[in-house]
Amino acid sequence: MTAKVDVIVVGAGFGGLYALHRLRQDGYSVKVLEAAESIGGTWYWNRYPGARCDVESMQYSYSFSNEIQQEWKWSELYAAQPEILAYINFVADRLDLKRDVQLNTRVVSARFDETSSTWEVRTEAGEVLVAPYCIMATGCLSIPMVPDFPGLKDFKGPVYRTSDWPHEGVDMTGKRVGLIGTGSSGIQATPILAAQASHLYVFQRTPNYSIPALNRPMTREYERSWKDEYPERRLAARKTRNNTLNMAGSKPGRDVSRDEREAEFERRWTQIGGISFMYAYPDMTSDPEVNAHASEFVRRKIGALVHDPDVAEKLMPSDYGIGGKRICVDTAYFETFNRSNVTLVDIRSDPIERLTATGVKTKSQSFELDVIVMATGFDAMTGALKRIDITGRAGVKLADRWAEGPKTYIGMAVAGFPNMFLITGPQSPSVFTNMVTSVEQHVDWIADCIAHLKTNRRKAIEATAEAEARWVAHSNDLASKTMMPNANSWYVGANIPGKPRIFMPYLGGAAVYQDYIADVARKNYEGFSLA
Ligand code: NA7
Repeated sequence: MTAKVDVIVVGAGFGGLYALHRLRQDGYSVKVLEAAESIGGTWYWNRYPGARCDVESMQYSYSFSNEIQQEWKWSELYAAQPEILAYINFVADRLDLKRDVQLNTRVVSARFDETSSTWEVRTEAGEVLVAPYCIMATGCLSIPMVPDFPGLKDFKGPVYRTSDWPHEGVDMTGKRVGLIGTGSSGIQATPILAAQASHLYVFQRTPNYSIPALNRPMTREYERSWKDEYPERRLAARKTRNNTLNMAGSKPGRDVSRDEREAEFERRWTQIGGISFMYAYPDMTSDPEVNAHASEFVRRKIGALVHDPDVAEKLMPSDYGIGGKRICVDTAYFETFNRSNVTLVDIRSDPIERLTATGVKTKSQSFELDVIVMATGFDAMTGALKRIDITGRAGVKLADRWAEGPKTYIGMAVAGFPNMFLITGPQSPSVFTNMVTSVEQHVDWIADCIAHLKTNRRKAIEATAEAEARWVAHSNDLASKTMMPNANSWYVGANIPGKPRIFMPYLGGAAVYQDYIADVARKNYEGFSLA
């Protein structure tokens, strides 16, 4: 059976749900297809112990409805996963969104029909949906990456992924646990696992820079200060580089003395906490001296927090500067290595050779384990899109167009794929920003675009190849002026063997980007052809 709607949305996370709401408000019929058994996207899947957002709750939430932002009460400065998921469900119920979300529905293909100018979307169960517009709200970090360790299947105990944690939870009490991966997920899970396990072995390939969150319960005063000024603060946040009020310093770090910088880093580390550390100076990731100073500052902090100098040394990143890989935010991560039941295993110098029936064998040691936890990351930014068989005009496949790396126009459109929109796609600021605000901006832009097409009796909009090439070159150019492409991060796809190395997020800043895309719309969708 073929169902017809105005807009098909793939994914029911923050992006897909707001797309449903906004487009429904605009009078369209919308169907959201979601692979999971419930809504929430990233926050549905990533329910590992310690999972928490590292953007403040008062900001990491929808801004489109003042009523909703006034109603919801956050319990902590940084919300944990269950609270964020509860919030998403609250919003969905409040706006009656769930009736247009089809759960347990994995999209396997999407094909553009040039004659009817419609997208035909197929699900794993063989259902077909047709709509003039297709919005891919598939998430930037939604396809887990589990390395193909030799012997992976031999291990007799359970192997859990942080990105797909059992919903009933896992009791690690008395267990010997091996945690592989020390990115944001591994760093958040470590202290909680250590408190439960009889012994925790943390297998680290690359040490990370991590800043204390200084998380605390939400105070009435703090909440009030936000709620009293929500509209103004949200507006101010949208004028920043990352759609977040982070107390960003405006004076370049290279223009101040080393002592002054040191004091500012110290203030951010001990009094503010979290990602704000990266916003001490606008040139934190572009000026080598400022970057080196900040990196060394964090290394010194690690040295002071970790009692065993050898362990401390191993936890200190040394071959890339701070910000090169996504900054991590933690609660007592480094201190956890002072516990007698925690061992850091440096798999850079002693690589994992294989998993065995009873644990992990590195080149020179064997570890007996009851449980293995994979916190090994994601096929970021492009993974979810490339797993759907997407065919545009003239039978061109997205996977082929992107064989050398993703190419988009303003992060939302791909030449050759008319009427398909990406939410927080590659070459948009996405993961460098408050994602909730960024998805709102994308959805609003897309909804306005669809309204424009309707008003002007156009059936199709497509990015031109020239505009796309210009945008990709511009995005690459911005990245090349920073030190960020140098590190082997998921920003450049370095964590996926064989993935083309291209710096995927747009680094021009959220405010500049927002002005740019508004201008594109104002100029009658410059860079697009309308048919
Ligand atoms: P990340 O940040 O990609 O971290 C994955 C971790 O897994 C990282 O420490 C990797 O080491 C490690 N890893 C990956 N493959 C291997 C292999 N083959 N062997 C050993 N170790 C490996 O994912 P997260 O889930 O922690 O965080 C993702 C984002 O979510 C985060 O940036 C925030 O935006 C929220 P590596 O560094 O590659 O040497």
